Amino acid sequence: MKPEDTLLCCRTDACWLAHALDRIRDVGYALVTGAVPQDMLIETGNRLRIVHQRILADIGEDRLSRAGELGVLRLMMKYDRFFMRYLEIPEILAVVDATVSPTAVLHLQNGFILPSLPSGSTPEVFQNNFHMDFRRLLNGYLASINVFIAVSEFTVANGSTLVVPGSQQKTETPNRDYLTRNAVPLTCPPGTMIVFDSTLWHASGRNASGSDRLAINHQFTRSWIKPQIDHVRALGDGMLHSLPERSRQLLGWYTRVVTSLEEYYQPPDKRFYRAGQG
Ligand SMILES: O=C(O)CCC(=O)C(=O)O
Repeated sequence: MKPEDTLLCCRTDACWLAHALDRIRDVGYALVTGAVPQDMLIETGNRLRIVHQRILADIGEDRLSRAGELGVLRLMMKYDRFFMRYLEIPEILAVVDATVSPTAVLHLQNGFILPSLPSGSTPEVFQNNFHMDFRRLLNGYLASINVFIAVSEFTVANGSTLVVPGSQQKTETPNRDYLTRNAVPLTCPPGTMIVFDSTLWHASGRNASGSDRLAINHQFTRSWIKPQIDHVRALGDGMLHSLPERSRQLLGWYTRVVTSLEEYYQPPDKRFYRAGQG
């Protein structure tokens, strides 16, 4: 398959969502161009770099490099509430509603400043080894979906994400040779939303372009699955109360686990774990 065959359609097409859902079912992923407006992309690029500095100051170079990651920025919303805005993008919400349901929660939001390194010198890390982001296979039941935003243009030279079409929901682990031979680079313009079934085998490409490659990955799951980070505790009640209702729900406000009978015996509208969360 040629990389351009992977381009799906623009979000201004009336049937972008239906097409995306077909592609996700058939090959595991879909690309939707124009999902994030240009001004938001520019601001995202600037803020990714500021957040990077804040995380470095907070956690330290040492601990970050020991984690064996390349330019991964976790829990960005704590360092800059601008990143909450991604939880209000209608196209992202439409994908979540149509796949993991309107009661789904955010599992993670990771920024990427994938550095450019001389060819052959990129270390082997988790990101650039083929993997699934959700490793439980539940008889075809879609439990987790990724919405990956290309903030930079994605090119082969700057390490566009590699995916293996049709490798989603497979109970047997494909061998490394198969994955390497069948992977396609997802080249696309900035602002494209790459949506994929989280059981799809994928990896980051290698960046030797001379410039950083910027992106943001979101993973949303059914609400009964534990998120990678407990966003409610990490961000605090005050922050959550200041957000729109839907963002609060996506961050796990209605699926909090109680810690006392006081919290347990609350009227239905005040319950920590509300009824009907899927
Ligand atoms: O950066 C990329 O292109 C992919 C990253 C990735 O696979 C991951 O973080 O799980």
